[in-house]
Amino acid sequence: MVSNLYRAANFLTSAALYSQIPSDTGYEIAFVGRSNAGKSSAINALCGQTNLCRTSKIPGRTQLLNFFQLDAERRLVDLPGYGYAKAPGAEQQRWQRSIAEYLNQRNCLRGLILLMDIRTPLTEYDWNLITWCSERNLSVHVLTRP
Ligand SMILES: Nc1nc2c(ncn2[C@@H]2O[C@H](COP(=O)(O)OP(=O)(O)OP(=O)(O)O)[C@@H](O)[C@H]2O)c(=O)[nH]1
Ligand SMILES: [Mg+2]
Repeated sequence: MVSNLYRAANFLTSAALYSQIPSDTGYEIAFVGRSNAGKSSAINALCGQTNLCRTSKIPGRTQLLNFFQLDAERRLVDLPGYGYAKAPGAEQQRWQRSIAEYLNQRNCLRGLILLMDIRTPLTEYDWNLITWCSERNLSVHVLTRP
């Protein structure tokens, strides 16, 4: 059962660079994980919508920081993945830099949903994120896809 809050989620904006993202107010939860782990699909499922986030079977689909508004204060953020992606190296470096800046600087970030495929163990990068969350007192929820 999808609550009305999530059903009403709508696209706010996308940003290639950290400097382009919306103002740092309210509350955000960001979806993180390896490329192709199912981050964008999880937001769609959570919101009971099929085309809110763009998904693909090719790793590296999400290349921007995508913001979705739940209400005036609360947002979900679909981030690009890490690890193998079918995209040029320079592009991947650009989005990895944007993710790092987002995670390190975003005051309104309240927690992470970390996506993983049940067949692939958590990587070193995943564990680093979990440790990073605990050091900052941020909630992290690991979501596995079947
Ligand atoms: N079997 C299965 N497939 C899933 C599930 N969630 C997503 N997928 C598939 O996995 C592929 C990747 O899904 P995305 O949601 O685009 O993954 P992502 O983590 O956003 O990927 P990037 O944006 O490339 O980092 C798509 O083909 C989805 O249909 C799931 O729960 N089960
Ligand atoms: Mg995606």
